[in-house]
Amino acid sequence: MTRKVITYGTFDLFHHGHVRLLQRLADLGDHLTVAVSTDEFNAIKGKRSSIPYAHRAEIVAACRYVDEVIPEEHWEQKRRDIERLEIDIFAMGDDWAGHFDDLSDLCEVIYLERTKDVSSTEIKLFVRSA
Ligand code: C2G
Repeated sequence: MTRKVITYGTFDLFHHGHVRLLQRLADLGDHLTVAVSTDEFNAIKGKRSSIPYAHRAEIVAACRYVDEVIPEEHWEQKRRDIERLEIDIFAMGDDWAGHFDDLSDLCEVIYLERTKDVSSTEIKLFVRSA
């Protein structure tokens, strides 16, 4: 029985924090789907990524731990994705701890520790100051 995992995120300026999350997610099951936030959805989140959606999706899809990439366009799509893709585990970094517990009637909800001292924002600030 295939254990399917899903996660959601912007994945801007792909870094080792993202890699370590995806690696741990891949270890939780047999198949990992990553829903990458579109540029339009990032505007709704109040985020502007440095890298456009098409390239962020391409980079995440190239990661050895990822089996499938889909677009994340709305906050509400998670329930539909979990049912449509027959997901067993929904997981995010723990900066989102508690935010998605409402999904626990559909699947396991897991929050994994964020990797310290790295973020897309910190990378942007460092590059600007270089
Ligand atoms: N992450 C991590 N360690 C870091 C940075 C990020 O584990 N140092 C994790 C985050 O916790 C998240 C994932 O990597 O689970 C993607 O991070 P972001 O691209 O910042 O995602 P975010 O903008 O929070 O979007 O519907 C959910 C949202 O789309 C999440």
